[in-house]
Amino acid sequence: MKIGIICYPTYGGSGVVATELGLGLANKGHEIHFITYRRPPRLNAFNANVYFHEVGKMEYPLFEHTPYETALASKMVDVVKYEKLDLLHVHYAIPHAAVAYMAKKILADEGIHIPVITTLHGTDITLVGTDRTFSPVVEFSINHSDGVTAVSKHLAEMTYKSFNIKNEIKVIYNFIDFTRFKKVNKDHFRKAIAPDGEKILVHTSNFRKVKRVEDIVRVFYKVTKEVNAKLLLIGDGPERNNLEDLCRELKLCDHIRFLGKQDAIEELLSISDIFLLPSEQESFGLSALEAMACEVPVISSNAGGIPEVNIDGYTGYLTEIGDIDLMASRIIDLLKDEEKLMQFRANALEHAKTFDIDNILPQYEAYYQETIDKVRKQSLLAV
Ligand code: GMT
Repeated sequence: MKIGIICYPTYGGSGVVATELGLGLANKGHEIHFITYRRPPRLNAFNANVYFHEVGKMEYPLFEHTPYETALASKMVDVVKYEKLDLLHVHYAIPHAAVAYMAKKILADEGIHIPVITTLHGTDITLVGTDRTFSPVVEFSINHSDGVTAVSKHLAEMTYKSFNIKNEIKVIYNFIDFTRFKKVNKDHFRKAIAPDGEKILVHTSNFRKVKRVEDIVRVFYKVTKEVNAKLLLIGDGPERNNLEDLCRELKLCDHIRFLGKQDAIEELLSISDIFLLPSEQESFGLSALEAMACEVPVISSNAGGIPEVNIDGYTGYLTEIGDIDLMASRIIDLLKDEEKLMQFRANALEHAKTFDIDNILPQYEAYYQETIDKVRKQSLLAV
């Protein structure tokens, strides 16, 4: 198949999933065309089946910024027409689903009936999408997509609850590529970070408020009262300055490393003992899955779709959002019980295997084919 993938090229989960999906499909022989305003970070090596179409900018005195939606729709039309795409798959509803609707209508005028699938990722529904700034457009564009998927059962339920949805939403879980995400021997990293055999706690995110990274620092403060430990904070974002202030206030600077954005996350996960994810909202928690694939148990909140990924008392522990005391005591218990920690590590890996890319990609391929067939039938009936 020839598939157009539209996503954000930023360090968000939706862009990561879209890129990994495209690369996975390209490795299976599909022709993949990424359409976005910058090369996505994980699209960093040559692949004969992968194409990248940058959405152009145009300076004009009347514009403060190029109207992105118009430029993106025009690029979609161009790529569908000239690359003869079979399907457009847009990731994150805002604004991609609405823009795809526009491109679809323009193409229909020329007799080209391009199927559009929208994948909902999380905050496009839960945080941003339900705001009245966007909600009528989000609802309309979900209802007018030819196919809609959500990355967890919880997100599908939330979408039905929050909007008047007439379309069926198919749950296709996020996935993990075990050829990349697996525990590797990086003992020299461990020695550099924890020279006295300290336990290593880790978190990765884009440090937005919704991630509650401050809870992690407060949990870590309590943990260090009982266990020698270090904390790695990977990523960057709007909360970084507040977090640094908190570390200084709690006199934890010697024990916490802010590592910024990192590419080889699997190497850092490989030396870690516990992954923390105390989010306020999380449709799935791809970062937790990446940790589990590297045999790291997860201590998380029970927000959103996290319980579909992290199984309480098996792959880690779940607590109510903001329950810092319980998170800290769960971590302390686990770090003091080596046998249990080893068992949880094994369980984390075993459960992560449910989300193996090899199981999930065929679900997307089947859904693509089903949607292409449906649109073809509809356009024949309309003639
Ligand atoms: O929250 C982020 O880190 C980015 C955000 C996005 O949509 O780009 O992530 C969402 O999509 C990821 C991939 O499907 C999910 O794993 C995250 O749970 C989800 N984030 C939230 O729901 C807050």
